Amino acid sequence: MNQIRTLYQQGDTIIAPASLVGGGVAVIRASGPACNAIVQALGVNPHTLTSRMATLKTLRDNEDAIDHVLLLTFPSPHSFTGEDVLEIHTHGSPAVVEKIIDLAIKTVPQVRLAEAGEFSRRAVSNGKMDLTQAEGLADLIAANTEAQRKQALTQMEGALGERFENWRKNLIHLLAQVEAGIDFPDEELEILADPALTKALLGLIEDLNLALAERAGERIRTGIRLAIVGEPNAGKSTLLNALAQADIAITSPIAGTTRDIVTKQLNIGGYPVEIADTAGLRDETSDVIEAEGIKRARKQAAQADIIIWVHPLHKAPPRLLPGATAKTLSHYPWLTLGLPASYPSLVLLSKADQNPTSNPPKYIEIEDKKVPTLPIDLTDSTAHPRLLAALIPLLQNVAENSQKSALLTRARHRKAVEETLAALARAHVLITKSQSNTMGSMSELVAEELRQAAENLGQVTGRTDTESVLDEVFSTFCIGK
Ligand SMILES: Nc1nc2c(ncn2[C@@H]2O[C@H](COP(=O)(O)OP(=O)(O)OP(=O)(O)O)[C@@H](O)[C@H]2O)c(=O)[nH]1
Ligand SMILES: [Mg+2]
Repeated sequence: MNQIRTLYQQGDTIIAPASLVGGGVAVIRASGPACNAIVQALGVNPHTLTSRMATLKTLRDNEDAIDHVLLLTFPSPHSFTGEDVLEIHTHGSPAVVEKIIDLAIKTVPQVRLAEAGEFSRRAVSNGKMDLTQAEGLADLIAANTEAQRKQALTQMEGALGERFENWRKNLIHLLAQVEAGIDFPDEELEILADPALTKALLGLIEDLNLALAERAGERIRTGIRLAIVGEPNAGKSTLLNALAQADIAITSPIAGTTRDIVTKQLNIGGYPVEIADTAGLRDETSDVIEAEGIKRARKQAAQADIIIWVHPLHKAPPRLLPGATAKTLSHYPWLTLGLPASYPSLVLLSKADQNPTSNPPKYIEIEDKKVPTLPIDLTDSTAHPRLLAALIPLLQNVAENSQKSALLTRARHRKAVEETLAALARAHVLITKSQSNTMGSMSELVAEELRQAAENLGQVTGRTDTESVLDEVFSTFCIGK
């Protein structure tokens, strides 16, 4: 708290609109030592306010009334930033907001306009939240869908930070053991040879690898990538338009209509989805632009979380219809599309209206995978709800663990885990070498790698105080007894 006081004494006071222009009410927020001075400058005696209670006041520029507002004060350290915070709830007019902010800056020394993210930055500096929580807050403010809101809230509440902090504590525990070997050279080899040490190290490596394998967190944050692929003229762009319920992509009976990737962000059942309509896939084209489109389509499919394959029902080989065996089904022309490493999650059998008598297969077997089908007339108004019903389980599948655990949500988190894993792998090699006892003392080198790993993890939350954690660990540690 003393530390917060010191910071608070020294800093500038920042002020900025906290709400977007255009609502009935606008909120201005200030943070720093001059909050009371701002209240005074606006013609109100700060002593007439009660902390954390809204008080109705008339703000004035000398004798001129500016607006009737609610004033709220949050004295340090019990505020969002840890500093004194002032909130002014005005009527939502840009003129009022501008007037108040101008007057505060003009009248009170050391008051200035806040920079982007500066309130959250101060909250992190003053230990009110860690970096992952600040990111969670930013994501919550930007959340467009229910899945994004839930994930951001979990992160803002500290679940991801806690996950990183646990990994870091485990790591520092290992570091403490290895450092003990440096302090007690007689026992060094014994310590490094302890199977419990290697087991703990490998356990941590496994945990981190599992976390890297979960892609749902980043997908929920930025959008699940869904690619629509198929032969030319299959109905891909019609599908995009049906999903978006808008005329986004050009459709025509001419094969090869779409060349560029056409994308659209949609909220489907609470999940953020980036849908990409692509050029029809065929090998024989002399058109260089179409060929480039096909190349891009294949790349898009390779990066997608979900692939929807659109194939006209009437183009299904007759032997696929009733009585088809798994063997004949496996020859369905997916394999001719040139997407060797990708599989569709759903086959939309389009133009079902043009083949009303057929009895389409429930699934199509591609190599050893059974892919469900949906026969559909994409031009019919009932297509939209049927498409949503088919897509939502696929999205749920991608987002599966996002509600269960605190997932990595940004490339920054992923990079830190990758770098941690690299350092841990080096530490493991060193430990193994020391066990064969050919190189003499290894503890210093192992300790250095573990320290590096702990630092990488600490950067994610902003906590890199290895020494204080080591002190804590050593205080309960018995070595050399
Ligand atoms: N009757 C019927 N017509 C459809 C259906 N789906 C698409 N069409 C028509 O088929 C034609 C081709 O549709 P598009 O959506 O342009 O096909 P595409 O797969 O995007 O074609 P390319 O961009 O050339 O690869 C258009 O005239 C659509 O109106 C459907 O389910 N039923
Ligand atoms: Mg198209």
